Amino acid sequence: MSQDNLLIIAGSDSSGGAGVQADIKTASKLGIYAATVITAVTAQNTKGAEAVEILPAWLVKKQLEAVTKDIRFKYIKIGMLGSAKIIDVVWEFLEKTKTKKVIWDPVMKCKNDVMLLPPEDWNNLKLAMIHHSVVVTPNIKELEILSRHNNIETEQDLLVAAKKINGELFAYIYAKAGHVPSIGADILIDKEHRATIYKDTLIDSTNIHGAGCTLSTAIACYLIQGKSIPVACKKAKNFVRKAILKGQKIGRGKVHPVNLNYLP
Ligand code: PXL
Repeated sequence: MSQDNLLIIAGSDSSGGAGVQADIKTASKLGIYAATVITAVTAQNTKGAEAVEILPAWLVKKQLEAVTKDIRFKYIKIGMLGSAKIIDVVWEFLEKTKTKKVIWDPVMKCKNDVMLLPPEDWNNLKLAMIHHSVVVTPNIKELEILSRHNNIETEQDLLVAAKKINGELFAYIYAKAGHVPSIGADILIDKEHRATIYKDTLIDSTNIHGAGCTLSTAIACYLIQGKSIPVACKKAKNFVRKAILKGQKIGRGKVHPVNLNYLP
């Protein structure tokens, strides 16, 4: 019986570019079996989001119970949770099972500012993450919210904000700012507040939809394969970079998905 499985707790993106669709494609490409607990269904295409419906918490709980009483998981990737009630269900599960092997993408808003978690629930999300994750992967907006740092504009701001929440959450923080021209780097802060800076040339691409979901799932997959956290993060970053560079125009809109189907 395989125990090297990944559990994905996330929302569906009908365009196939982000959310649970990006997570499954990433896991498959990296050779990892993935099961899914769906939290929400979004109606989206490459032009934007048209509707979001959050699933009832009892159904999320039922999915969690059904898969975890049967299948063994080495890591869990958490993405969009969508409501305080679902955050509670996930928190209770993590407490009960004492699971710490979680890569947590604190999804709040997507790039086009569509709300994926209401602002009144942002603090609940932060509280739920404390002591419950190995790596947390905020983008700049999410890092600003979690650290209460209003304007992250420089590498120094990024370091200060990431170090602040890494002390509060007791997890590694992988802050995504490689696409921000004034920063141009992602950083990883370990539990002793030491920083690793991943600098790379900026990519001018519209194939960025799903990049965050792909990154956190790729980190989980590389950890399942036995890599250390810094190596898993570096490999995941390179994996996303390649998926952006291999991007194709999928629809008639302006923002297109990263490509997880390219042949090596
Ligand atoms: O990239 C964040 C994200 C997560 N989950 C779902 C999404 C998005 C962004 O669009 O649609 C379902």
